[in-house]
Amino acid sequence: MHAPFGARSYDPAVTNHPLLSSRVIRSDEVADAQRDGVPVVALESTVYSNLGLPTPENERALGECIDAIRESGAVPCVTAVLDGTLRAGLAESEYERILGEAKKAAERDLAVAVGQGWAVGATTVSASLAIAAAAGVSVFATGGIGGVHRGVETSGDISADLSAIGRYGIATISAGIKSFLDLGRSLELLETLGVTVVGWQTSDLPSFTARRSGFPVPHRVDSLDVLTAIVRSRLEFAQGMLIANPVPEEFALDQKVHDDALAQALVDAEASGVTGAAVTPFVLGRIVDASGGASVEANVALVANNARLAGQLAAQLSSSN
Ligand code: PSU
Ligand code: MN
Repeated sequence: MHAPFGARSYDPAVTNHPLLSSRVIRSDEVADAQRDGVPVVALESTVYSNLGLPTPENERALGECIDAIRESGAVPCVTAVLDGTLRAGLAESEYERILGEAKKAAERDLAVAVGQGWAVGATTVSASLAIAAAAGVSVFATGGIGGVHRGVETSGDISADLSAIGRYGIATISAGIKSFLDLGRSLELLETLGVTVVGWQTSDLPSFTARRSGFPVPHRVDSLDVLTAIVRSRLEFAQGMLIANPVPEEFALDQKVHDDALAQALVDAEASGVTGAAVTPFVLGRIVDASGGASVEANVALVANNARLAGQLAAQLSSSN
């Protein structure tokens, strides 16, 4: 097997998921890239489906992410469930399948998606990490990760993203944690789970469509060389980490627009009685509506910005091997 991280290489497919790894189907492009030592970046699929972004901005977001990864010399590896198969990397003709309505697939749902033969399962961060680990991909980009929900005391709602980031030896790049969550508790849980968290060129934890949250990140990193060294250390021990990358300044959502839209979205979520896996898509959708669509532009920009940094990191990891 190709050993991208030097003599201490490990095989996450074997370490983490002996069964899953034999089931994950890599695209020809991803398999060729791994054979030839070309860097690969995994992308989730929930954010590009209508669970994450409306049409047609979802297609633009996916296109921008793929372009950003290719520009850095890496190969994109979109994860998804298609016709009951776990996929790491899609063919060009398959992208449209994840761009519409899809069933949300978190890590725990993958076995069911396979068993029931789901036509299109949009993989969340946790499911995407499981598939990426099985496929031997070590760098992953998303929009904003899930976390501990506000009101967790009564709902108990904590995204499976957090524990998956802790369990898989993959570097996750996100625009921090989604702003409608409890950021303080999410950071505490990441600490408990032993997840290394760094802010990319920021000392303040980004909160999705905003560059700041008021919560300090445990560590700030400003250079790609240092980031690469930290990631390599984590990967050598098959441990995950979170790289929090703020939305580009020019696309950050106006604070007042955000705060008003969020307040409205949270009221609507409470009133609708929505629970479980439906909460995040519901709140995201209400923020889109309540901000008059302004949050969509920020969301597209931040996910593409994360894909760009992921591409640069993956390229640097394989070049300074
Ligand atoms: N980032 C975005 N939009 C999204 C998501 C992330 O910009 O829709 C998705 C990811 O797939 C993440 C999921 O894993 O939201 C979190 O869902 P939950 O809170 O139910 O775990
Ligand atoms: Mn949840």
